[in-house]
Amino acid sequence: MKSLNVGMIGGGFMAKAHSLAISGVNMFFDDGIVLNRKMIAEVNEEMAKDAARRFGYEKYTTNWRTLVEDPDIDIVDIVTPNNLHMEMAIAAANAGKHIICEKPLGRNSNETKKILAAVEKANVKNLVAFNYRKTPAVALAKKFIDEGSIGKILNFRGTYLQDWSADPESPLSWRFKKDVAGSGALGDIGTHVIDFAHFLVGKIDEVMSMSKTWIKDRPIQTGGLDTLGNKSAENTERGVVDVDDEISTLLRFKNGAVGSIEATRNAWGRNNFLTFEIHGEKGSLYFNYERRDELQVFFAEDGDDRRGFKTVYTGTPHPYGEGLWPIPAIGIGYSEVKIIEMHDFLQAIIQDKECEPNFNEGHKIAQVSDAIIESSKKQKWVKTNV
Ligand code: NAI
Ligand code: SOE
Repeated sequence: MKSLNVGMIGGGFMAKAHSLAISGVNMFFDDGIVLNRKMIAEVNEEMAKDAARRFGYEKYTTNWRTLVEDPDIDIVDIVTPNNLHMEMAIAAANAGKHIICEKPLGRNSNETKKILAAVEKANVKNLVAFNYRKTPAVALAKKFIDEGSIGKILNFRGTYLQDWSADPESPLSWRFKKDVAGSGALGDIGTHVIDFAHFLVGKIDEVMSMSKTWIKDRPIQTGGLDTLGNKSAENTERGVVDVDDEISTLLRFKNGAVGSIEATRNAWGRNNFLTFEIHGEKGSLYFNYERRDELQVFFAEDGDDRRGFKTVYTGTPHPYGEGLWPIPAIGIGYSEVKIIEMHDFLQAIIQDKECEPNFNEGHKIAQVSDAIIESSKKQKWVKTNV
């Protein structure tokens, strides 16, 4: 059986998710490629050693360039804060490695354009981790749309609402610093909704947006790893938040559909409230990641006497069902979504085809994000140029 060696850069939240997927993908999908967790990079000896032990890597380094340049490494998996994606991805492409990079691909479209040029020149497989589109219920929505079950799409309403940083005392981590994150709620969570919009409806042509920074300073977090809202007595000094907490945007799609996106991390009571509702000429679809086994569907042809949404629980007859659990509603989790993402990445290598979504799509999402920022400043409709 073919085997490939993975080098992971970063040892935080996403290193855990990606390492689980690397170790679990063959148990679900039996792709015929063994993935070896070869090397992991972190910022210092203690963190690198600890990450290697916890996530099961043979070796560790405190210099990510050592990992990228190692001839034994076939796949570079980038799970560091956003400001590092460009340098790492370009170095990995220049070294001829296949690349998985966490979202957003870069801090803005100037960066993503350079990353895209590097992978196109190197002709390596490239996947940007907008993983939520891999949820079977989302893939099922795409299938229904492609089959014409809801007809021509009129409207897309997408939200990503969280509350982990709604408390002004929750720490100022890298996610609240423009020089590291690029943007706030927009890049961190709004981009997942842009990905849904592009995946399910089509390219966004124009945006009209508002953005807000409600909490203007927070206690500075010590250490590079984001504790995602968890407070510490150590954090006393306050620092300025220079990114958005919230964005709302109207959309015009190239195919004539219209819609909206809301993203905020200040929505008390909402945890990972990533939703879409899509209205077509012949029906509607609704998805909420907090209930990710379910797709709510309404087909107009069902007749007046049975009008109302019904719930489809995803299982074996649905996308990716052949590899997942044999009974619907046993439960799709975040780990399964990441395993599906890894399976698709391996299939792109095996079949020598493009990954979905690839860096080209990651670049387009950055172009839409840039247009949202520009529109918020100018208070005008702005073209995305995608
Ligand atoms: P985190 O803060 O938990 O971990 C980042 C790690 O990178 C830290 O341990 C830090 O020490 C390490 N790091 C920083 N500089 C480094 C360097 N030069 N070399 C090696 N390691 C370095 O961050 P998290 O949540 O894992 O986020 C990482 C990326 O994943 C971000 O781009 C984020 O937007 C994305 N993300 C995506 C998610 C998704 O659902 N697709 C979920 C969460 C994060
Ligand atoms: C924090 O908002 C975060 O971890 C994002 O960075 C991820 O992209 C999202 O999927 C979950 O929330």
